[in-house]
Amino acid sequence: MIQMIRLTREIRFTKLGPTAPWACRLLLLVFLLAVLGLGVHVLGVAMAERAVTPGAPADQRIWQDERIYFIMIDRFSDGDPTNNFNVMKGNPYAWHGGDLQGIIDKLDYIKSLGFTAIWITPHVRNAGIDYHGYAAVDFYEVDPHFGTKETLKRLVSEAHARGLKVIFDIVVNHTGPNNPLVVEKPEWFHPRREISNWNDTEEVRRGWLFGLPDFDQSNPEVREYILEYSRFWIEETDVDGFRLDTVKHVEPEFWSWYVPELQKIKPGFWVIGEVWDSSPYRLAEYQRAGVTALIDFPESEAARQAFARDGSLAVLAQVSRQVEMAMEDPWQMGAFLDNHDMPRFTTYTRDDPIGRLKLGLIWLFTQRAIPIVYYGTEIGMEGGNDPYNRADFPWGEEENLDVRDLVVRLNDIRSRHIALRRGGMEMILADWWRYAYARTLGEDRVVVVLNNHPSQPFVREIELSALNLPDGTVLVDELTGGRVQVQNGRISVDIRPRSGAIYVVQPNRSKSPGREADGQKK
Ligand SMILES: [Ca+2]
Ligand SMILES: [Ca+2]
Repeated sequence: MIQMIRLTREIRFTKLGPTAPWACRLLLLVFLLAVLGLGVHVLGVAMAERAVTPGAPADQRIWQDERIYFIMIDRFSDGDPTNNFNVMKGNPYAWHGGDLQGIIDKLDYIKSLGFTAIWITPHVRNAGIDYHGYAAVDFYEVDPHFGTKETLKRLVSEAHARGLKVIFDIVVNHTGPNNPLVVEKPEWFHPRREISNWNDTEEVRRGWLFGLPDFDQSNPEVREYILEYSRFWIEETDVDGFRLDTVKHVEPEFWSWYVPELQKIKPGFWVIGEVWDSSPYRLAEYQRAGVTALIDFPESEAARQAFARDGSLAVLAQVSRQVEMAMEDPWQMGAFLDNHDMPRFTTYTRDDPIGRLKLGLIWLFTQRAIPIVYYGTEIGMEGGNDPYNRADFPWGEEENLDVRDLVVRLNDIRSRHIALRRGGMEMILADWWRYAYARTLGEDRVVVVLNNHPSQPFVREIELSALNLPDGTVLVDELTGGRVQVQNGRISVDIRPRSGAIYVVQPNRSKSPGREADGQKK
């Protein structure tokens, strides 16, 4: 329900008006890219330096080193049939039996894909057929369909035993209509008034979202209540972070108070917020307010348009630059190709879904933000709008295993290259079909070249003068092993239609191997 209405607010990626003549828009875009390009190198170097946490031990992962696997509990894996109350697998709107034990059973699978963290949809008790977890009736109880508090604690400890971090999904904006609090504490809620004007910030923050009772966080009792149940789950389970739902529906002042309070409970506690908006500047408002990281809707939506729908990669590059300019910390972002609130990537395409998905994944694992992969995307699962994008994971009947193999390789490549996780992102070229960028940190330097054209190879010399590589320097593509050599500050690339290369600058023979820059424990 929530998702269908959200989808009517389709993202517009540029601020150019739809009525502007096409030629003018193109000229303006070229001009913007040229102007922005001037500052790219200097900015990239500055940001690369800023990206390294001073004093962090080399073997300690920071959050931007993570690669997150996102799970809808009810639809991923059924590990305990004794809790399958009211399960109707044939009904996409009903409970399907997935649970916390099922996730525990599949932690080794997630680990084998190369992910370092999991994010699970809300675990708290819901009512009726709210299998998704976003309409709580009891914030202190694990939903009995999912298991018990003990199962949840075991999930976290089993994940930690495998080096995986765990992120819970927390909703502080609203509760389910059947929560007894709605009757017992009416003063805890904003007056019932549906959000109708989505451009009115006050209404978006204080109105009721699709009939869901809206907490009034300006009431100190409400704040304490929210903090206390947050504290309860952190202290009970030792969870590592929260994904914060519906962040833009709550006053920024609340987040400025709440996030530091969480970090007092567990030092280093991480949050990543959902601000579903195409404007990096609106996202930036919430990062300034204290929400550590944000889901990168602007770039992720631009990537979906480009890779699934033949949209412009120049626009994706432009949005990436806007995010870098707007955000206080543009590394504290999470990018994705699809999620539980929109059609799956493969269904969003018109043709060649798997070829497009593979190129999209190469982008996802080489760009600046933390990659987030929705369960099943690694096997090219299909599905339209909610709830069809939430089908059961087809254990034992997985298809597109070549996509899964690619995800394993990309996770490995990102884990081995600190430049991909923490480095600057410097645009080298971007047009409608092609996008090349350098990711650099210290001696670790990676040049990514993407060719989104469906039929034409990309054969061209690419200027790498910003990297200042001596002639003769060799770059090797991590995906194919193909080698190119720098001549006159350039490399000649030949990229097949709808594919990409991840070129790693090889160290000069006189120097030590280049991967010593890797800060990740293997
Ligand atoms: Ca079950
Ligand atoms: Ca609200």
